[in-house]
Amino acid sequence: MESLLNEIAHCVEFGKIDLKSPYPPDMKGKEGAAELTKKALDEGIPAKDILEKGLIVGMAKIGIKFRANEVFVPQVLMSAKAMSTAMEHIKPLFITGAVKAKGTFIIGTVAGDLHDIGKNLVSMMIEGNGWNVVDLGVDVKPEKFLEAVKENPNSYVGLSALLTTTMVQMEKIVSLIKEDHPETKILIGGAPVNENFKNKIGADFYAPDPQGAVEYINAGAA
Ligand code: B1M
Repeated sequence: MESLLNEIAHCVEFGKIDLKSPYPPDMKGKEGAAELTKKALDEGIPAKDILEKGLIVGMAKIGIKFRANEVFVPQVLMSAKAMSTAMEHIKPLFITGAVKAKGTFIIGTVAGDLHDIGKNLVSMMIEGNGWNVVDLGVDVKPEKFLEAVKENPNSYVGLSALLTTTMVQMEKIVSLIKEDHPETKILIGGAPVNENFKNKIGADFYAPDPQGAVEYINAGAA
C-alpha cells in the first residue's frame, strides 16, 4: 500500500497526469496519477489515505519547491492537473461522506483586477491540500465576497490583487466581511501587497506565495 501511495505522490510532484501524458519525459509510457489512484481504490485503500498520504503529499512537495524557486509556474500547473485528474476518482466519495474536506476556502481576485494566474495557483494548491475551494473568479465585488461568506459559514477567505490601483479594494472587503462576520479569517496575497499593508487593512494573514496560504489555513484546521 505504502509504495502505491508513494508512486501517486511522485506522479503529482512531477506532473505525471496519466498513461498517455508524455510529460515528464522520463515517465513517458508509465501509468500516471489517474490510473494509480484508480488502482489504489480498486485495491481497497481508503480514499482518505490516497488523498492524505498520496495526492496531498505530492502537492505539498511541489509547493515547497515552488517557494524555493526550484520549479516554475508550468511545473506547478502540471502537478495541479495530475492532482485534479486523479481527484475525479476521489470526488464521488466526498459526496458519500467517505472523505471529508478540511474546510472551505473562498478565493477571488478583487474588483477591477483581471489577473488570475497567481490566484489560480493558490486555488489549485489549496484544493490539492484537501480543501473545498469556492473560486469566485476575477473582478470580484466586495458584496460578492460577503455573499459567499454567508453561504459558506466558517470558511477562510483569500484575496488576490496584482495592481496598486486595486489592492485598495481589499480594505473594503475586509471591513465589509468583518462587520458581519468578525470571526472570518481573511488572508491576502499578490505582488503589490505585504505584511504592513495587511496590518493596515486589518486582514489576518499575508501569504507571499501559495504554500504560505496552504500552511496558514492548514494550521487553523489542525
Ligand atoms: Co498586468 N500588470 N496589467 N496583465 N501583468 C502587472 C501586474 C504589472 C506589474 C506589469 C508592469 O507594469 N510591470 C502592472 C501592475 C503595475 C502596478 O499596479 N504597480 C500591470 C498592469 C499595469 C496591467 C494593466 C493595467 C495594463 C494595461 O492595460 N495598461 C492591465 C490591467 C487589467 C486589469 O486587471 N484590469 C493588465 C493586464 C494584464 C493581462 C490581462 C495582459 C495579463 C493577465 C492575464 C491573467 O492573469 N489571466 C497581465 C499579466 C500576465 C501581467 C504580468 C506580466 C504577470 C502577472 C502574473 O501572472 N505573474 C505582471 C508583471 C509581472 O508580474 N512580471 C503584470 C505570475 C503569477 C504566478 O504571479 O500573480 O504575483 P502573481 O502571483 C504569485 C504571488 O503574488 C502569490 O502567489 C502567486 C504565485 O507565487 N499570490 C498570492 C497571488 N495572489 C495570492 C493570494 C494569496 C496568496 C498568495 O492568498 C489569498
